[in-house]
Amino acid sequence: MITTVQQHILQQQQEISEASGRFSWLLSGITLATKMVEAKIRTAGLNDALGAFGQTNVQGEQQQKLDVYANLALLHCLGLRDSVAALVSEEDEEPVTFDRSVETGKYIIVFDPLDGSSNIDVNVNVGTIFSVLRRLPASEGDLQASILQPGHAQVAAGYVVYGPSTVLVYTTGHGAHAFTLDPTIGAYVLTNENMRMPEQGSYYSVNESNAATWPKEYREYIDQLRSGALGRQYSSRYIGSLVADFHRTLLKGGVFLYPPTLEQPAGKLRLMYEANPLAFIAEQAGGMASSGKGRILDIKPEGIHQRTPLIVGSKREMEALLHGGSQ
Ligand code: AHM
Ligand code: MG
Repeated sequence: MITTVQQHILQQQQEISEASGRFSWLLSGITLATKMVEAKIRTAGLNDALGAFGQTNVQGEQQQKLDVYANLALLHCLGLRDSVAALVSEEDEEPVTFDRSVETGKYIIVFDPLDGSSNIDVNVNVGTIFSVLRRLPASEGDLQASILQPGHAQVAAGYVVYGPSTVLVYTTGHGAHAFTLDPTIGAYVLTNENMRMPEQGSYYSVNESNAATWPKEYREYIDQLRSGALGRQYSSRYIGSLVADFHRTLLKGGVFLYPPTLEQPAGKLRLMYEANPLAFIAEQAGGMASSGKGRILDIKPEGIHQRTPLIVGSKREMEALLHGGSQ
């Protein structure tokens, strides 16, 4: 018989002693919103959902209509869950907060509603990324302190990739599990439990047009991969949607990089709703994630939209980058 994501979360919940059922109710808000987004994307060319919305977001980027729709879907579906204390979105400058007590509003959800915006209009994979944090006890400060927790404090994280099929991957710290949306029953069905990232892959994934302005160790690293120094002939794959590039790296192994550039010296990708959730999943699957200076999950955020360089992938490729050498 099938196992839906809801059943899976309930089973996991017993293991993580979140016995109230609140946590699975909370995650059902995410799955519902992603099904709304999925439905919109499937018919995007037919329902006037493509193109620019006409405003820029907090990152100074042009918002697409689908960015706005996905953000509203998540805000709506999650805002109704009484266990939510705050929602932090890539599309909103400030967190959306709810006046709920510490006992009731126990969770903070941080998300990128529609990742890979540049691919929306060309029918290429996009995604949704989310991270769940537990609100700190009242004695430990205000809501802001609860939001700015390092990635190792995440209680759950996941993403949905809207590709030829719609796949959801999540972790609560007990392995990473994948579910495929079965459109005939409208449910995410377990298709890959306890995923393991191969110890070594044969793809590297990076926007090479920036190579001239990367710190030189990244150029040397890519040369190393190309030259066969790691015992394999690498090939390159770059979609330009983080979720899709990460999903391939999770399944096939290899490495994804977004190093610092001249234009983005602190990196382009966002720590709290892009790097942290994917780093959590990568580690759960036996991979590694680094900013180039240390473990992604150990970075203490100073702002909700903070950026970071991100290098994530299989153990072999990550060790070659971090410890140098090709042995
Ligand atoms: P977005 O969240 O606004 O879509 O931006 C993030 C995207 C990532 O999905 C992707 O990895 C990266 O930006 C691609 O950037 P570039 O076009 O510079 O290669
Ligand atoms: Mg994004």
